[in-house]
Amino acid sequence: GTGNTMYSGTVTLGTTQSGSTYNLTDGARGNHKTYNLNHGTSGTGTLFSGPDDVWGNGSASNAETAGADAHYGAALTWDYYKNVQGRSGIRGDGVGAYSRVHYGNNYVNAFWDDSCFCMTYGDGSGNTHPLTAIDVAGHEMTHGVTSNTAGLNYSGESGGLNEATSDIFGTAVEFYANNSSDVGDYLIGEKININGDGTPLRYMDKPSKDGASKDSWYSGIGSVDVHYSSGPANHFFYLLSEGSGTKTINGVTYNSPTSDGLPVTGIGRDKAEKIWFRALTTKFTSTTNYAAARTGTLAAAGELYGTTSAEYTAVANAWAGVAVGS
Ligand code: ASN
Ligand code: ZN
Ligand code: CA
Repeated sequence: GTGNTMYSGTVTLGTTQSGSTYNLTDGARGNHKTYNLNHGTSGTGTLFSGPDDVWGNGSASNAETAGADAHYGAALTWDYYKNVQGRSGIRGDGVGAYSRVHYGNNYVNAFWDDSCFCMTYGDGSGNTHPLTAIDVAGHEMTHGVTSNTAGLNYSGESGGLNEATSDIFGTAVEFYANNSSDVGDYLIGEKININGDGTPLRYMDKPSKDGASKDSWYSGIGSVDVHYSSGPANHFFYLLSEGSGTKTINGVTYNSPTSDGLPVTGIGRDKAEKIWFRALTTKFTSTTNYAAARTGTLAAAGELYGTTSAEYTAVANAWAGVAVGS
């Protein structure tokens, strides 16, 4: 089918034909389905279906538009994990989840829920800017991947690492999409205008730009809200991918400092993603803290690239750049 999305332009959607109607069931991706809650807050509402295979018109006032964005974001997240990380679905068992859009009224959030194995999106303030952008979809569904792998507890330092894992792979999915309307960047939530002034929710190059996130580790970081204690790990991922200092990517200029003032040379986002994914799925546990994340990512880099590799050294240097040392 064809989706006329709010944030990603015109896209191809995986749909299913049933008699003379079509519905948002993606047969190529574990039968992932997208439902319309129509402003309710429980159950599944109704599966998006209709007489043609065209979904939405690019405007939030058309109920199908958020459905098209959500269905597209789920497909991209599926494709990223399958094609890049070799993981088939959120649980790794080939089974699709489902998405629900139009949750409540003026609901300014989106969330993954392990108990329904489902993804839910609000419509934002004024019901005019649904939280269905690519990085948000990838962020939220990655909470499902984390639950089914490391199981990082959602508080203290492990909670910050849980949140950072969602920001890292939300960003990875956004770059993977290679979508000309919602381009890849190291910003989180730049399309959903949650602050009302066009600024993103979070910045990976220098997390403190949001006014609350931490750029570097310190001994009290475990008592900070997990969406801000994620800062050092997001910053680590940026440094490892792109290196310190100033760099412009897809029209966005970043300026990433290091806590020790020493430069870090990046190894590219693809390798940084592979290292984080391997650490998440084979090294991290529910109680992994920042020191253990350093150990785990070094072990992952050693297995992937060797302990004498530039990649291994870059992992150590990037952690030093956010004040996580040996
Ligand atoms: N959107 C939020 C998040 O992913 C929902 C939550 O508080 N868990 O962090
Ligand atoms: Zn989150
Ligand atoms: Ca982004």
